[in-house]
Amino acid sequence: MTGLELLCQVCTLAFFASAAASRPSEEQEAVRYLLQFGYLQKPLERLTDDFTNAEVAAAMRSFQLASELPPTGLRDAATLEKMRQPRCGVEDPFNQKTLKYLLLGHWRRKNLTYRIYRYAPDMAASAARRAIQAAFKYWSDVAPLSFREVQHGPADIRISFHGAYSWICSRPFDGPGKVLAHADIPKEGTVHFDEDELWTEGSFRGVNLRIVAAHEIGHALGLGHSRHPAALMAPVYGGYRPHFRLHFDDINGIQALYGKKTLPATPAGTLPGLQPTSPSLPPAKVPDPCTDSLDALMFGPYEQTYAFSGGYVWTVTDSGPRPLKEISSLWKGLPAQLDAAVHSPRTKRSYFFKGDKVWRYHGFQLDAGYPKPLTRISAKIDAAFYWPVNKKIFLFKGTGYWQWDELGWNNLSSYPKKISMLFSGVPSHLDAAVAWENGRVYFFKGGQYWRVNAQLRVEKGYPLSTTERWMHCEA
Ligand SMILES: [Ca+2]
Ligand SMILES: [Ca+2]
Ligand SMILES: [Zn+2]
Ligand SMILES: [Zn+2]
Repeated sequence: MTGLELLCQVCTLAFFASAAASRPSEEQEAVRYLLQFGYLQKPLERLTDDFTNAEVAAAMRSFQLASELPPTGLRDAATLEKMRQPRCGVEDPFNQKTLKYLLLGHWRRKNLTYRIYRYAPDMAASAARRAIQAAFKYWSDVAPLSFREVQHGPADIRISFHGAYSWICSRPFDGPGKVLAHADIPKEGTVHFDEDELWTEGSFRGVNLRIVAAHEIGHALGLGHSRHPAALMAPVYGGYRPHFRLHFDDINGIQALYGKKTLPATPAGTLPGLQPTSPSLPPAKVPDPCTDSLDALMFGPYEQTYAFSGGYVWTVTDSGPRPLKEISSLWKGLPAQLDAAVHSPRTKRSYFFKGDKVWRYHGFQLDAGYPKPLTRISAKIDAAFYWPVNKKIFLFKGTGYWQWDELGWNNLSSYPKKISMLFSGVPSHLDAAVAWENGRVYFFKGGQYWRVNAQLRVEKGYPLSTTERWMHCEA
């Protein structure tokens, strides 16, 4: 157990002792949560366990910010609901400076052993072993680490299931729900799961052992909690995902600790249809990436960035633009002079907007029933991007924007909202916009571009020249 956790444990107990013995009020519940997970800290010199309203409100605000709720500092229903979600028992001292992965320590050796001491009552030992093995593999797939299970003797990482009362661990679990598991940072090696949860694999029922184990192993390897809600290292359990993968923030974190795994080189230029095939020039005007304006930009299929202008598309790489292709030679049936384009890695669909219609493609195949008329947003939009941070699609027109969830129910009646209400320093009447996997957003207008940080503010030094930086043209 680390000193930090020990300290927190002591103040949590002190708070429990002072709280009423009966069922806690919502106020007590909220304060207890903020205290338990490191948002509220009692100064050591203070003797009583009372916090001022200002202290509680400030802690509430940092919890709300970390949970992507409006930072009101008020104990509202949405905040309480978030606090009741199943989560990890480790505190949330997020990396305040960079909002990136947080590093808490590391092992000097890269070949580690693990041992499972005690299994869950409701899950077969063989299934639990396979889930834990798969959990280790997420990390050894991306970092030069290896994990070997041992059945006897000492092990670097010691895995066990325990409940509310146990001689194994000084930190009791809390029955079904709420805290699911906890772990210690290197070189403690403790990884514990709450035996009162229904641990499962391959099911939406219960709690997925593989995903939670991968999270706790992340702690045991030295990672703290991530502020990316989609990261494995986010504190709240995101539910069972059949095709679960590590988030880029998880990968960057583990690679910052242990370096990159050297992978066999992938063949270059495997993108279908983008190789120059026919020498005959098509009749339409071929745009010049150094002078012509952009209709749309898309971070699209095959992790390529596509730039659209007139009837043409090209991919933008670190070494500049690749050869231009006719749009319709890649996406059959798609018109020229697009308004906007956006690709969603969530559904693997690409959306193209022109006039009052939207086209939807899966890879380079038009989905049945498309194009469809745009009904709930304006025609002739300016730009669109998919934001991996909240998995929503943002659409822009003039001074306004819409936020749209592909898979959820959308109440678009409160849209369009003013761009300036969400993004500060971003111009209106955009040409194009694109967001990277890392959540950074780029806005384009008239030969210039603006980069926006995780707080949705334009960063210092922008705008910069699009043609110089993106198309590698001479100044
Ligand atoms: Ca629990
Ligand atoms: Ca546009
Ligand atoms: Zn955790
Ligand atoms: Zn424990």
